[in-house]
This record gives sequence, C-alpha cells and structure tokens, in this order.
Amino acid sequence: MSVELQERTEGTAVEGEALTDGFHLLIDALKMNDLNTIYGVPGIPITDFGRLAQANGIRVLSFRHEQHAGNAAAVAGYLTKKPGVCLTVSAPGFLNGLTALANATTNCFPMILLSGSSEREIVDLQQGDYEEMDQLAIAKPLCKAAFRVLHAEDIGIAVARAIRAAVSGRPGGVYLDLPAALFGQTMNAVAGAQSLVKVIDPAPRQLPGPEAVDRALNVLKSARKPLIILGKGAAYVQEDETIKKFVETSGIPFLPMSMAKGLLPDSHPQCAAAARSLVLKEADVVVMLGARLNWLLSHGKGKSWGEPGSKKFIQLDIEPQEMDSNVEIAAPLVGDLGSSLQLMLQGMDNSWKQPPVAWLDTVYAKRDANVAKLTQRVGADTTPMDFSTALGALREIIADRPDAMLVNEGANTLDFARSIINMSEPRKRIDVGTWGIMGIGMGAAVAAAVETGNQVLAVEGDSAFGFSGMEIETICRYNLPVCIVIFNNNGIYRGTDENPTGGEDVAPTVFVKDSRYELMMQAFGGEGIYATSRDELTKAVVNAMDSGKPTLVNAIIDENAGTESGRIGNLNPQSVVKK
Ligand code: FYN
Ligand code: ADP
Ligand code: MG
Repeated sequence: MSVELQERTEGTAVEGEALTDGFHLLIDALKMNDLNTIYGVPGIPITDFGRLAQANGIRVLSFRHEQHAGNAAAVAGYLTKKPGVCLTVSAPGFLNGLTALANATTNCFPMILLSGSSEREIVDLQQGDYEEMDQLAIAKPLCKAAFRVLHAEDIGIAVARAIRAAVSGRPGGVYLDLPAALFGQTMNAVAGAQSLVKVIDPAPRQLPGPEAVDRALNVLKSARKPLIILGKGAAYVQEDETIKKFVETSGIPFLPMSMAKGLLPDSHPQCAAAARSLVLKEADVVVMLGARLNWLLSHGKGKSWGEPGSKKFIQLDIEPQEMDSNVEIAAPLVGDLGSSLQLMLQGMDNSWKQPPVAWLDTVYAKRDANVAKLTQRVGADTTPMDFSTALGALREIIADRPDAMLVNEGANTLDFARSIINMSEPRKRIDVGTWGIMGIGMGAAVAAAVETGNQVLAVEGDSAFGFSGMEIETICRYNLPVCIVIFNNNGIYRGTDENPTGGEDVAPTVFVKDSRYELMMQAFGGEGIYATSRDELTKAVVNAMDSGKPTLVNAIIDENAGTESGRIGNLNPQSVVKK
C-alpha cells in the first residue's frame, strides 16, 4: 500500500505524487513472496514495522526473547520449506536472534533474521550509537548468507536474495541488516512496486549425473548387509512417497535419525530403529539419505561401526562438500533427494534383488527383542514415576493422535522419549537437532501450532524448559493448542547431587525441589496441572489435547531417575586429579 504525499526525505515533494517507504516496501516484498508470518520481539527501531506489518495482513507473533522467536522461525522454515522470518531490534536483540540463526544453519533449516541496526557512518566510526554494533560482520560467519540494505529501492532485491539464499541448495539461515533510516526512506510508489521481486523457483531441482547414479546402484547391488539411514534432510524435502517407494522397493532395513522418525512409521516392518547398534556395526553398505556422518553417527567410524573399512557408504545429499566429510564416500550422489531417488528407482527394475534373508532375519530378530524389552519397561506404573512410566503414558496418547506435533528436549527426557514414543507420520517430531541445543522447546511449540494448526505436545526436561519457560505467556497470549509436559526430577539430569563442601549452596545441577511450574501457567490464564502418577498424567494430557487449551502439566519424576547427560555421558571429560 503506498503512502500518500509526504515531504520526501530526499529532494522535494511533487504535488499529488504517490509515495511508498521502506516500511511498506519490506511488507510488500514479504507478502509478494508468501511470507505472511513474522516471529519477533518489538523494540527500537522495528516496533512500528511490526505494527504496520500486522495492519497489512502479516501475522506478527511477539515473543519475550528473540532466541525463541528465532527458533520458531527456523522450525517454521523446516515445516514449510519457506524461510521462517524473525524480527529483532539491534545489537542485543540481534545477538539473541543469532543463536537461533546459527542453530538453523547447523540444522539446514531455512530462516531469515531481520534486524534493525545503527547507521553505517556511525558504526564505521564507532561513535557510540544506541545499541551500536557491526551486526553484518558478526552475522556473516554464523549463517549461510548475510546482506545489508541501505536504499529503499534495494529492498525488493534484498528480500529476493535472502529467500533464495535460505532455501536453495542446502537450506540455512540468512541475515538481513536493516539500518533504522531505511524504514523511513520514501520513493515513488510506482517505482517502488516495480523494484519488488517475486522469486522464481528459489529451490531448483538439482539432478545428479547419470554416472553417479550408476555407481551408486552398482555399490548397492554388491551389498550383502545393506542399511538405509534417513536424516532430517529426508524429512525436510517432503518427498515422502518417493522415499517410501525407494525404501520398500529396495527391501533394505532403515534407521531413522530422531527428526526423520515417522517418514516411514516406526512400526514399519523394515524399521531397524530398535536394532541400532547391530545395524551400524554389521552393515556392509550404508545409504545416507539426507543425513550426515557427524557426532550423532560417531562420524562414521570407531567401534560402533565395526572393523575399519568394513563399510561402503552411498550418500545422497544436495551439498557436494558434505561428501567425504568424515569417511570416504564410495558413491556420492549430489542432488536434491527427490530427483536422486527417482533416478535410483529408474535403475531398480523388477529384477532388483532383495537383501539376503539371513541379514533381514538377524536385524529383525534383534529389533523384536529390543521392542519386547522396551514394551515391558513402559508398561510399568511406578510411583514416583520414572521416565519409562511417564513416557509409556505419552506413547499411548501419541499413538492415538498421529496428527499431533511432538516437541522434545532435555537429556534423559529426550533420549528416553526418542525410543519410547513411536512416530508414524513425517515431520511430526521436532527436537534438539544437530547441535543438541537446549531451549528450542517453546519456540518450536509455537511454530508447530502456528504453521500446522495441529495440537502440540511438548515433552520437556525441567532443565530444558527453563531456557524458554517465559514463552508460556506467549503461548497463552495467542491461545495456542500447546500442552507442555515438564518431567520434573528436581534438577539437570537428576535432582540428587550434593555440594561436597557441605556448604549452603546446593549442587550446580540441582533445582528448587518440587517446583510448582504449573502455577506459572495458571498465572497467565492457562491450565496448570500437578501430576504425580501415570493416571493423573494421562488424564491431564488427554484433556489438554482434547480441549486445545494452553496447558502445562508438572509431571513429578523420581529425582533419582536419570543418568548424567542421558545417553551421551561419554562426551564429558573426566577429571583424574582427586583434590
Ligand atoms: C531405539 N531402541 C529401541 C527403540 N528405539 N528399543 C526398543 N524400541 C524402540 N522403539 C534402542 C536402540 O536399538 C538402542 O539399543 C537404544 O534403544 C538407544 O537407541 P537410540 O536412542 O536411538 O540410539 P543412541 O545409541 O542413543 O544414539 C546415539 C545418539 C543419540 C547420539 C544418536 O543418543 C542422540 O540422538 N542423542 C542426542 C543427545 C542430545 O542432543 N542431547 C541434548 C543435549 S543433552 P541398542 O541397539 O541395543 O544399542 C545435554 O546433556
Ligand atoms: P540428521 O541429523 O537427521 O542426520 P542432518 O541435519 O545431519 O540430518 O543432515 C541433513 C542433510 O540433508 C544435510 O547434509 C543437508 O545438506 C541435506 N539436505 C537438505 N536438503 C536436501 C535436499 N533437498 N536434498 C538432499 N539433501 C538435502
Ligand atoms: Mg531434570
């Protein structure tokens, strides 16, 4: 919408000329590219931009801290394949958003961080402006691309570049630096409209070469013990039917990484999630679909992968530099996953041989044994609840609600939930991702509710919840269908550590015992429930998910339950010096 005749900021006003300005050009550029939601925190110099964006039909969700707004934008990008948009003030607000931008880039989630900033001439002379910081320089190493806009007529191109950078190739975070004066710049409305760009095909298909496809098929044909590993890149691409067809045509067991759970149901006959150690150790050919051989897969080497050199890797990824990142890739297939799999399938004619029965029998026997053991564990009803009892209840609720979005973070709360709560549909589980970052919970819950409209169940360790807990006011303010379950075991990992000095301070990992988190939710008008048993937990969560009301369930977990750092305690250095 153009601005009626005002004094031009540059030159003289022309009688009757219709003007536009930086505020409206940015709004129009976002809307033109179907970016209709902004997650942010108001403040100088972007408060009015947020108001005008809302007035012009963009949904603007205000958070209490920019990191959680940024996490919401990143998750929105993951769920929609359009860049999520986060809006922050300059310097400290920008820095708060930067953690989320860097995390998005690490996760390969597309998002754009829009931050107000100080004028260049003041920053470059370091003259001590309000919230002065060279934000562009600081952002560049932490995201996929970073741009600054100085002139209103460049806003259209800047937004187009930011969108294309965020979603093309390997998706990631993009920073757009907006000096305060830009918003008030005016220009002729017609010229302004002509300066805007609707991005054409921002994430073009990228096909691998035929020789790469042939090479991959030949390596796969040689396999006696093949394995497919599905990563969150495979979930992100929304090529669900092609992925399912490839897995089922191949007959190969698959292992889903945590956010790839549900691409094919965890109950699928070829799912090997419950035989993880065996398949990683014994497989002779491993097909990586949108997954990286990083720390989550022990870098593709070491004792969990069997004898050195005992495996051949086929890797399908859009990022060429991902190949050979940790170990040699025998068959690199660089391209978008959908195109690559379609070409692979074309080469898997009906003469395609299924994996040897002996391998399948071995894998599925181990899987079934582990499933049986876990099923027994989760059937227990201990008081106070342990992780298995509480998660056994949530497992049943999620099984009955395949559309529900599951957000999960913590240490034990994350690791136990990953194997106990089965997923049956793609992109329904959002967790700590590649970094293993704490604090994604409430931002992810907001985005999951806003972008899908589905009920959200956020299963949070009490420590993890603390990183974003103030956002329950945001959830109540927008009346979002989010049920938060806090696994309250009085501390980080557990609540039993002691201060060895006997001093008054509690141990560094211990919280206030029996914290009444549910009263926080009641303070903001949400439902707050204190649950000490499986039945109370079940009832509270079922009611919350049936009602769609913002709810927080304080699930009391035995403070002795849990292990240090969950299943990654091995990453902790141990002091050998006893003082
Ligand atoms: C898995 N398992 C199961 C099932 N799923 N058994 C029965 N039923 C089901 N459904 C088995 C699986 O085969 C393994 O047994 C075991 O359970 C663990 O499986 P998991 O959790 O999938 O695998 P594992 O070994 O923990 O994977 C390593 C990891 C994972 C690093 C990928 O721990 C992870 O993603 N950690 C993230 C940690 C993190 O980011 N934390 C946040 C910061 S916490 P076996 O096959 O017999 O071994 C800060 O402190
Ligand atoms: P996980 O942690 O689940 O193993 P990662 O985040 O490590 O998953 O890996 C995701 C991979 O998916 C990244 O290497 C990324 O380049 C890749 N990827 C993202 N989009 C595509 C796409 N369209 N086609 C192929 N690979 C993709
Ligand atoms: Mg805890």
